[in-house]
Amino acid sequence: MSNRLLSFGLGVLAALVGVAAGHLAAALTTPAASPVLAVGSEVIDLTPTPLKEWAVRELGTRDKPVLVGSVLVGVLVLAGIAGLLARRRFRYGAVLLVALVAVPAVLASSVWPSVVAGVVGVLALFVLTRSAAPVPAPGDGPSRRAVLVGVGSVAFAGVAMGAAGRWITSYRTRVVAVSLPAPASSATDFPARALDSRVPGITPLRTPTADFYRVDTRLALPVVDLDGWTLTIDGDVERSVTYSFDDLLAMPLIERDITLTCVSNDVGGRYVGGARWLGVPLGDLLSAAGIAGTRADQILSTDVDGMTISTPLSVATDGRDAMIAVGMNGASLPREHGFPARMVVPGLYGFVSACKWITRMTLTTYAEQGAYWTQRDWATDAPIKIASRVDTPRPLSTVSPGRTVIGGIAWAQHRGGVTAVEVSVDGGSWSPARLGPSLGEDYWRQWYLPWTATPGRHTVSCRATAGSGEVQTATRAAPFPDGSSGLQEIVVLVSDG
Ligand SMILES: Nc1nc2c(c(=O)[nH]1)N[C@H]1C(S)=C(S)[C@@H](COP(=O)(O)O)O[C@H]1N2
Ligand SMILES: [Mo]
Repeated sequence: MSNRLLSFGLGVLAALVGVAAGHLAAALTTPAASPVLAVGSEVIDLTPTPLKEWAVRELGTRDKPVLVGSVLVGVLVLAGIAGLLARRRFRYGAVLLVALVAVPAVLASSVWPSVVAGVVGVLALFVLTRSAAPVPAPGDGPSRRAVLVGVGSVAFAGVAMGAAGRWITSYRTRVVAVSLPAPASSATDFPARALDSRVPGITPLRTPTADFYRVDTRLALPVVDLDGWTLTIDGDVERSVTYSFDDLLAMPLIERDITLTCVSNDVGGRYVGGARWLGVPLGDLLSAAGIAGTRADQILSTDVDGMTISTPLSVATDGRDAMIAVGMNGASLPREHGFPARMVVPGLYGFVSACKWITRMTLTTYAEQGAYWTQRDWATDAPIKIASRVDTPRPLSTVSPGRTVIGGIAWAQHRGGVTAVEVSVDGGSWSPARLGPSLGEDYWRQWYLPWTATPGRHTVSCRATAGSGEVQTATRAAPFPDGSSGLQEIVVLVSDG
């Protein structure tokens, strides 16, 4: 190995050890303050909307690992350069390493993990550079043994710290079982016979919690201590009120089946899910604070890390089942979906309603205060558009000729729900599909249509009609700024036999 390459490698190793130490320090204090995550989160916040949309679309849930990976690669290349510098003059390399961790130190909510990363990184670089320094006596090059011992012990320390950090984080973020009271107002009975059992490949009527889509700007999930958590309502209200988790559970709870949808969902996309939510009606909380004379036109929700989501006040108080949810599908909220509490508003895309890890609702005006996405030019009022999706057959799949079934899901939350779905094969006339059970206007509906498939290539599309009378539009729109529209058209290949 050339000396240059060796020095580069030593710089990379020193940085990795520093990052591991920072991760461990963060695990013990604030997990989200881990240096790499802090830089990654800032990149997410600074990423222009079109690029972010592209990442969500093309990378899906892999967008986060890809981002963290890129940040890490960038840091390691610079660290390698620090290693090269340190070979000439240790000071220069050390300064570059410190500059590298100064960035997350400024960005993270807590500087300590970055300070630890910097100190340990420079220390490791020192030990490694020393071990690789030429020995005066026998030859010119570094002693092989010294390098091996140096690299080995530093790498071991790094792995140990990284593993400890991981273990501590997963221990601190383990699921806590919270028992929830029964609702004062129950959801309608869940049908025993949904279409799930009869139409293979169709979306289940209720999304299992583990399969529920997740969209947020977080790289590390917040660790919320239930005893310390509160929900405050303030701003332009008669009196500020603060609730503990137990306070919320002591209030009359409602249980509702509501379909959540992300504004970033493309036509035919998967950022939509149906679940049974348990929570306190938003109206009860707002009237406890007193909003009769308020000038506010928005609820500005803030999560435990200061991320904000705005919701039109008029929509939240028009009688729909808007709530601060504490339960999902019969259990407390999982951390991914907002533990201990989140907002759920039927009929609004998640980015203007579904604040997870909520801790504050401030009554204010759009003129006075902007929220995370509205500051990035997304719409302020964004009702979910009517949509339908083909689940089976899968796009571009090959099916056998003869009797088969086209099936899928459709939603028209707070527009009267789905009252009809029609299917068109090869651009022909629209045939009405059969609908699965209705669970209310805020919930999606399964549908299917028997189809006799003939050999060759076919296109299949679907469209939904809402109880309000509106028909899903064929006009195409991209997700930005207020949700995608258009009809999905899939291609199916039918074999010769
Ligand atoms: N605190 C917080 N809440 C958030 C978000 C977020 O980034 N941070 N994302 C919102 C968006 S865009 C959507 S679509 C929903 C998704 O909720 P889910 O991840 O539980 O499906 O959460 C909303 N609530
Ligand atoms: Mo979203």
